[in-house]
Amino acid sequence: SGYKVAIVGATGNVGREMLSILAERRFPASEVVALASSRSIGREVSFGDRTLKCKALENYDFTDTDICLMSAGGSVSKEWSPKIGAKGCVVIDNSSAWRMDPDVPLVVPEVNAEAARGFVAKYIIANPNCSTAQLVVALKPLHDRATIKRVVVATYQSVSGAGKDAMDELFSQTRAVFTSNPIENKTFPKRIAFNLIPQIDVFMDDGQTKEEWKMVAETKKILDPKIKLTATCVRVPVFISHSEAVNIEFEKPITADEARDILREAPGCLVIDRREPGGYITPHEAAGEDATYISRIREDPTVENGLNLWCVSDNLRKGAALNAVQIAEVLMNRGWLKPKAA
Ligand code: 11C
Repeated sequence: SGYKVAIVGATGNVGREMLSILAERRFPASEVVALASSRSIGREVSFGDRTLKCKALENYDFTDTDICLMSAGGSVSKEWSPKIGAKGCVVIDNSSAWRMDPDVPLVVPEVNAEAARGFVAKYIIANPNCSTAQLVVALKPLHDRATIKRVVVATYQSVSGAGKDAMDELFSQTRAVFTSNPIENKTFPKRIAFNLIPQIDVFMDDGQTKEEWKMVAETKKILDPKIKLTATCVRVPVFISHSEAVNIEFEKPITADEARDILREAPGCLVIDRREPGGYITPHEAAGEDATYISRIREDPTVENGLNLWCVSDNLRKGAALNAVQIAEVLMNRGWLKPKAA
């Protein structure tokens, strides 16, 4: 026996990645069910070397399902997660719908696995935003050593974070530039090919975008509410992997060499940091990988106890699908969730 797992949003960028990660990591599933909205019924998705046909979420009975990995957007999650949770099926939700709910743990296993135990309140666990997930994986071990006071981060986020249509838009606009065809903007407010856009998600009243606000609020909830953080989030013409330029101010002294040694040992982190041309990670190389890569670690002499670093990870994997599957593994490995059929 094993866990019966349902994937909601199985045809999306993240849903398909969830299926491949479950297969890659040999998650002990007795059965995996692909669910999607009614317009995707019958569409096929791959699961390892098998093919699954999508069933309709609306008609699915979750009574004997143990884990639901949900990546179908905020409004679907708002409506469905409580109903699914009420059937005793744990929802691990990738949307922003539940992240700030005090009864819903927001979990990055390398940082706050213990918090996942709180799923019992609503049978919902939230997965953070992709740009937050990789950042807290890199910050946690440094915070444990030298206590972070303030973080200033600029992101360089790939188009896959905005979905499959956004990836198609980068591709078709790029082609249009070469063929001198008109450039059409559909998903993004401005052209993305050979350009970049300093807006991700909607504007808030204070002038921040919602993506920037999420990085602040989620870092506080996952890592430490005392950390001050300010972000500028930028969309760049890259297909997969988000990159971040991070400036950190600590309470206690920490050198670049110490930080490098700490990060080399830290769970989920992979340091690539040679001070020579190409001695660092780029988003293209991080795509399809699990690690949070860290490069360009150096002291910032303009503040007391300051460091700079460059952090890159596959936004569909650590930023979404991988983190969700790791949360399911925490529930299993710590014995917090037993299969119903056991
Ligand atoms: C992006 N970070 O790159 C967004 C996508 O809150 O889960 C994920 C939005 C979220 O566009």
